[in-house]
Amino acid sequence: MNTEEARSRIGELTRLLNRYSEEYHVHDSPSVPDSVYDRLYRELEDLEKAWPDLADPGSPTRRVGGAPLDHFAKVSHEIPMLSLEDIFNDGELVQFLSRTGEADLCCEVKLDGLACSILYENGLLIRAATRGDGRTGEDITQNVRTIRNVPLRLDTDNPPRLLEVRGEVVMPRKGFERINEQARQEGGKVFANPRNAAAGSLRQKDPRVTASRPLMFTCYALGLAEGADLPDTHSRRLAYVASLGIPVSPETRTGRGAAFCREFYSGILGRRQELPYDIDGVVIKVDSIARQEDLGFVARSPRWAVAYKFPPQDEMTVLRDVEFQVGRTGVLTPVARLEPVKVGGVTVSSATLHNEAYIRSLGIMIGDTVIVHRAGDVIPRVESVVMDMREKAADLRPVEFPGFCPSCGSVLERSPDEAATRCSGGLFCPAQCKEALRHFVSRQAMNVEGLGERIIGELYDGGLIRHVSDIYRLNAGELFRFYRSRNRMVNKDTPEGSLLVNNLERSIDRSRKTTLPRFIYALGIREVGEAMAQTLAEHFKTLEALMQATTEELKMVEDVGDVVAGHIRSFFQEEHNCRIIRELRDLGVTWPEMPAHSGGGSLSGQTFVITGTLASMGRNEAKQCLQELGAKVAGSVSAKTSAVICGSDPGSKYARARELGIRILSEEEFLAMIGREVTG
Ligand code: JCF
Repeated sequence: MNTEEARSRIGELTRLLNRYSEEYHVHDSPSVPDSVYDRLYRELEDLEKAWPDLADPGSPTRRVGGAPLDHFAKVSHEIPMLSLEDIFNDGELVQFLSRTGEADLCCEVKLDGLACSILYENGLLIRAATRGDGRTGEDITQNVRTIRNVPLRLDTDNPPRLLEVRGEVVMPRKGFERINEQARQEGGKVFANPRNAAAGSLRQKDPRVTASRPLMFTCYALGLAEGADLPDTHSRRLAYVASLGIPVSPETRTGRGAAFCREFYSGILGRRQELPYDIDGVVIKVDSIARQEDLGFVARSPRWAVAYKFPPQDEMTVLRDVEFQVGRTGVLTPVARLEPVKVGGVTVSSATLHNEAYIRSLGIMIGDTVIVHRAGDVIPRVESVVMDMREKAADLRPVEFPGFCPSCGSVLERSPDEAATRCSGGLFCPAQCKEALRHFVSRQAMNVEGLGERIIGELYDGGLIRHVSDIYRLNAGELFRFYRSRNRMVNKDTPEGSLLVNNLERSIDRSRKTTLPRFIYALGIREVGEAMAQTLAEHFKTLEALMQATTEELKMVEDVGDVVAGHIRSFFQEEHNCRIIRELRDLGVTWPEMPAHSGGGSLSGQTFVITGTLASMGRNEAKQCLQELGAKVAGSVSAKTSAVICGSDPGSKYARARELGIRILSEEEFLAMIGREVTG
C-alpha cells in the first residue's frame, strides 16, 4: 500500500467506525456486528501505526490517549454555566408560569449526574470541562474523549467554527451495578449511587480508568457558538445538535400551560424506574430564545427555566439489626432492620443489604446511621453509612455472619464467583420449601389468590403441605380442622371462617387451569424467569418436549446458554421433581396447547419505531398491538426500520427517519394498519 492509498483507507475507516460507533452508542441500533467493528478497528490501528502522520484527530483510536494527570488545568467559561432554580410543588409551578407569561414551553427530564461543557472547533472536539463554580471549571478533555456516545468529530461537512455543547454526564443504573459488583469482588472502590460513580469516574487522573466506566453524555444547552446559523427556539436547537450526532434526551416535549407541565411531570414520575438512568425531576424552559433573553437572569439562575424536583428517594435512619433470610434457591440475603422512616410516602422498616461482600464494602455496624434508598416498587436498599454520625452513636456492634443456615442449620456454601452464600439443605430446609411454595402460587405463576406468605407458613408448619402438589390435595374439611385445632378465629360456623376456607378452596381450584409458560415459571427452575419460561414454552410447545430436551437442544433456544441449560437439565434429572410434576397433572393441573404458529402475524418481519405522543393510546399499548401482529418494536431508527409511527411532538427519531428516507406513518395510518377504528 502506498501513502495515498493509506491516507484514503485511514479516512474511510475513520468515517465508517465513527458512524458505527454513533449507531451503537447514540442510537442503540448498530448496523454491523461487533466482530466487524473490531476487525475494522484493528485494521485502522495497524495503518495508523505504520503511518502515524496520517492519523485523523477524530479517529476512534484516539479516544484514550494522554498520560495520567497530576492535576486538572482550569478552564474559564466565557458564558457562565448556570444552575437552575428548584421548585417543589404545584403552587411554585403556577408562580413560574405567571412569570413567563403565555409562552411555548419545552419540558425535559432532569438528569442526575454532572454538568459538563464540550467545545468543538471546526467540528473537532478540542476541550471539555466540568461546571465548577459556573465561571471556572476543570479541564477533563482526556476523560470526556473516552465517553463512547460523545462524537470526537461532528457529523457534518459544514461544521460551525466554534460550538460549545453543554449537558449532563451520567452513569446508567445497569452499568453502575456492574462496576460496583466488580469492585466488590476485586476490593475496589464501591460507589454509593450512580451520580457519585459518574463524578468519580469523570474526575479521574488516568483517562484509562474513565474509559473503563460506562458513562453517557446528554446535551441540554448550547454555550459559545460562532459561524453557526442557530434556530430560534431551544427545542429546534436541540434537534440541530442531534443532527450533528450529539446525543440529546428523547424525553423532551413542547407545549403550553400548567396542564401540559403537570402531565409531563407526572408522566415522567410514573416512568422514572423505566428510564435507564437516574433523574431527579423535570426541567421546564421557555422555548423561544428571544423570550429567554427578555426574561434574563437572577443571580446564578435563568428566570426562563426551573427544575421541578421529584420527591427524594433517599432518607436517613438507624440500623437496628441485621437478619439473614433464606430464599427459594437457598441464597442467604442479609436484611437490615431499620428504625422506621418514610421514603417517598411509604414507611420503610427493612431494606436489603444484598450479600456479605456488600456489608463488608459498606463497613456497616449495627447502630450506624445509614442512608436508605427506595426507588419505585423495588426493594429498598441500604445505600451508605453516614460515618460522620458515628461519634454520637453510643453502642455499635459488628454484623455477625452466620456459620450455618438460620432455618435448618445446614452447612453454608460460599461460591467465590457468585458473591452468594447458599444453604445446602435443599428440600430439607423449611425456608427454601416455603419460598418454593410461595413462588409456585404467586400471581405470575399459578396465581392462587389468597394463599399468601402467612398462610403458606402456617400450612407448612402445621404439616398440611410439604411439596407444591400438596396444595391441590387440600380440602375444606382438613383446612377447617387445622384452623380450629390451632385455635384460630376461623371456624366453620362463623361466616368469616367459612368464607376464608371456601375462597381458598375456590381459588386453588381455579388455578388448576393455567398456561404452559406459567407452569414452567412456577416450577422455580434456577435462572428461568417469566420471559425465559415464555421462550421455552414457545420453542418446545409441550412440557414433555422440554423435559426431554438435551443440553444441545436447549442451547438452540434464544438466550439459553450453558448455565441455564445446565439448570434446566439438572432440574428434570431429579426424579423427585418429575414425580411432583406427574402428581400435579394427576391432580388436575392442565393448560391449553401452545399455538402452533409463531411469526405468522400480518406484520411479522417488520420493525417499527414509535415517536411522539399518540392521542388514542399509550406507547405500551401501541407496542403491544404491533407485537400481537408479529411486528418488532425498536427504540431507535436505523436502516432496518420498516416505518416510524409519528404522534404529536415527535422527537429526533422523526428527523432521523426523514434523513434515512424511512416510511413515516401518522397516527391515523397506524390505526388503520392495525385495524382499529379511527375516532375523533
Ligand atoms: O438534566 C439536567 N440536569 C439539566 C440541567 C437540564 C437542563 O436543561 C439544564 C440544566 C442546567 C442548566 N439547563 C440549564 C440551563
